[in-house]
Amino acid sequence: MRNTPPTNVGDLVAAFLESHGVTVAFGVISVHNMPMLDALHRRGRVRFVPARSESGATNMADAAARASGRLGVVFTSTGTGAGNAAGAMVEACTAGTPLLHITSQIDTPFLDQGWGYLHEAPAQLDMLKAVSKAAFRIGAPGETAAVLREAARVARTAPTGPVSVEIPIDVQRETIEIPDLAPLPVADAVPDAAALDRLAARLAASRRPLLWLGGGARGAQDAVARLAGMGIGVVTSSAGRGILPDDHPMSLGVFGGAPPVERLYETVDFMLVVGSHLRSNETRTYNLKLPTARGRIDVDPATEARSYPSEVFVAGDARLALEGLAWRLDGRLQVAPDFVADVAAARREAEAGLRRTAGAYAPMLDVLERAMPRDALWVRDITLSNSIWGNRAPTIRDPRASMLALGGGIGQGLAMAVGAALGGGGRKTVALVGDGGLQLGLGELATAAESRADMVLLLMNDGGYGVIRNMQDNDYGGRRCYADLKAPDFGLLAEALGIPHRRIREMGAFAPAFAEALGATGLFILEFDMAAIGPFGARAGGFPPPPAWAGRR
Ligand SMILES: Cc1ncc(C[n+]2csc(CCOP(=O)(O)OP(=O)(O)O)c2C)c(N)n1
Repeated sequence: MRNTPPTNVGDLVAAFLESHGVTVAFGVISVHNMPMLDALHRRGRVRFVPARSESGATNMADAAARASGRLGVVFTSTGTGAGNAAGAMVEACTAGTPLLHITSQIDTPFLDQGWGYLHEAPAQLDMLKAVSKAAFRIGAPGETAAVLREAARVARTAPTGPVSVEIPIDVQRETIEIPDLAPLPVADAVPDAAALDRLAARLAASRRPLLWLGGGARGAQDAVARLAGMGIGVVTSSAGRGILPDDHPMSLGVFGGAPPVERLYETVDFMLVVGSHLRSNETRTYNLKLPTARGRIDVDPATEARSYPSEVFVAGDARLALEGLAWRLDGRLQVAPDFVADVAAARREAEAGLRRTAGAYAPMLDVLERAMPRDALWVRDITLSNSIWGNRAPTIRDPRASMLALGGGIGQGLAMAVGAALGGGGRKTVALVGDGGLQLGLGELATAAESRADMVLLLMNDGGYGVIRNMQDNDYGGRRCYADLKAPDFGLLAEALGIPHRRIREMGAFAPAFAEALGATGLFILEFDMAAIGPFGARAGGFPPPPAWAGRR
């Protein structure tokens, strides 16, 4: 098919995104990506959001993908621009986000020769490979369509992840006809039927069965609901939060590490771990005493040899495996009559513990529970408020609604909230951030305001790095250093950017302020003066050393 007027590779990239259902992309414009962004602008079908940093743009694309289930897209420049994306790419790898990082390269005649060409980075492709599931270089215009389609296929194939593509600037400008750009089929890893039979038999023999679900099981909501309906209890990791609605009677939420749930594990006769790393920070560095009889499902066969061992392992897609189990167990499972009540009791006790630990902030949980729209997106940065309560409250009913940096890197919450708000189909976004983390990407406040991201930012201001002070108190004899930070007056900063802002000095002021913030459209900042409001009810737990059995295989 001939295209008139002639199109260039930049147009092809834009058409490729359209054909893959992408509606929003993020990035920072540069001489090295202008043919692509010019094409996006001319065609007008994909919204491009100019972020203030490549790291912010990448976090935004990551969050837009997590909120929407579509491919996330970020554009960066060659060299420093691509390098600025690296930290956020590590997070996208950790979270397994299907994300396309489209970056550039210097003109092909000068590639890899060290002339000192503008933006040249000697080992850019190696750097991209280190922070991506895969990284490709397009060497000539005719390769563009095939490489982009393959990159998207790799990103969307489980275990999903971010993929980087370098397109040299001279290639981007070349005239080309637009070929077939339809998405390539994504193959499911089909679990072995006999292995599923064995796992089903093991579960059928169990009277007190429990599922531990990680982010890999996010697509398995329906099968999980069926299994929970048969009386199987469900714990999720942070990444798996909401796969079973938190308010389901068999849900133990993200309370998998809470003492009442650890006590329940002693009575569980089989735990099936699905699509989860059993991450160190969620298992007290593998010291959490999980039920001793365990099975595991994971798309990555190498998982069998990692962390907690299991007696039955099934390699394959979590959704297919859980559907297969639900079908096999239908009418076969005989759960102990008191198990439902024991799950509910453990959950109640864990929630009571959460409220005690939240201390002066417990009323905040009630307001969020009552007032947050049922379909709101709940995004958190790495902050004490998240580790103490935000990771477990308020009620989440959908795995796309909960988001945080799973690798534990601070400063990504604001940008993730912007991406969630812009990619999440118009759902209100509520974000929980600390004053320390926020300062890593203050420029993205301008992006949030400019893009009209519909979000409420709950800024927990304790005048520095609370998490670090907490560790200094726990492990360094209370010697505090480098954790008290000067910060801007956030009220003045918000005013300078035309962002509405309210300061909350006592908890009673939160409900009316939150109602006002939710009623507004766009970014609204509610800043909590934590010195005035008061302390948490307990310190956050630290990171104990691993047990002898872990990490030495
Ligand atoms: C990218 C990155 N740098 C440094 C750290 C170490 N770190 C963990 S929590 C934290 C403090 C966060 O401060 P703030 O956002 O104010 O939240 P608070 O701890 O006060 O609740 C720091 C520096 C990290 N996790 N990630």
